[in-house]
Amino acid sequence: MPFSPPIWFDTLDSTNTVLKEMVVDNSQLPSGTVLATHYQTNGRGRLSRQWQSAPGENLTFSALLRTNIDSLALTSLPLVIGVAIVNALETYNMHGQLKWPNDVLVDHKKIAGVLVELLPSPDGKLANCIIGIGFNINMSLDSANVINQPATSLLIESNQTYAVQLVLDNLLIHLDKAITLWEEKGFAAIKPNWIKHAVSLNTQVTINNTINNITTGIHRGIGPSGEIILEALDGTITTHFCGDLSL
Ligand code: BT5
Repeated sequence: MPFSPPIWFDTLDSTNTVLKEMVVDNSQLPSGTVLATHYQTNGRGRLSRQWQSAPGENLTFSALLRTNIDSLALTSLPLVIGVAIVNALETYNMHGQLKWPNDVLVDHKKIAGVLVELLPSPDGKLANCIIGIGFNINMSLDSANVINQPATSLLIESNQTYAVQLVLDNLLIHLDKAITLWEEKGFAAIKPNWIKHAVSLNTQVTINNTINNITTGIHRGIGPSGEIILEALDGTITTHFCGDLSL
């Protein structure tokens, strides 16, 4: 799934919001369109949480994917993106960890987050996925410390600054590879790599789903659509397709 050269903006509200508006205005907008900005005034996480990124420090971008993958299998897309980010981190000699469903950590601190949003498809055939990624590149320790969970950046981990635009070009290569493999062979071809980097496998976790149902159990695996599998103390197995995981 090749990406077009990124379109860069100085400031945008949220790259996900703007790309969504572009798709609504132009149903022919090509798959692979990439919007990036040096500063988001209203960067969003899941459930309307805020994505914090100071002007010029980090990578914040969105890409359009039109795919014929069926709607249940689309649940695995954030995990596929996570694997691509981990593969990109390896090129900077960093070991990424994956926290279900959409976080990438280094040394147990969040370095990247993924926000996949789906738009109804006008022809009912291809799903329109907006893939939003926030990736901390030159975030300072001061900026990281004001985030309400442990956060890090390439700079903090390596004591070195990076050209944000080059990091995006590199990441797009890894996204292209992972998404192409997923589209051709399915999530089964990506899952072993996700499991290899899973931060919580075989440890106790708590999942809070979006309607405040809380389940605690041992993280036993990932299902065929990217759902997490938990085993409760009494041996009951439950699967969860969405929610927040606490370690
Ligand atoms: C995410 O949500 O992790 C998805 C973040 C996606 C951001 C990108 S930026 C480009 C595109 N355009 C957008 O508007 N969004 C996407 P979630 O799992 O809900 O995590 C949000 C939580 O991460 C916040 O509540 C904070 O605790 C934490 N957080 C916020 N900013 C952070 C940062 N820069 N680094 C690490 N953690 C952060």
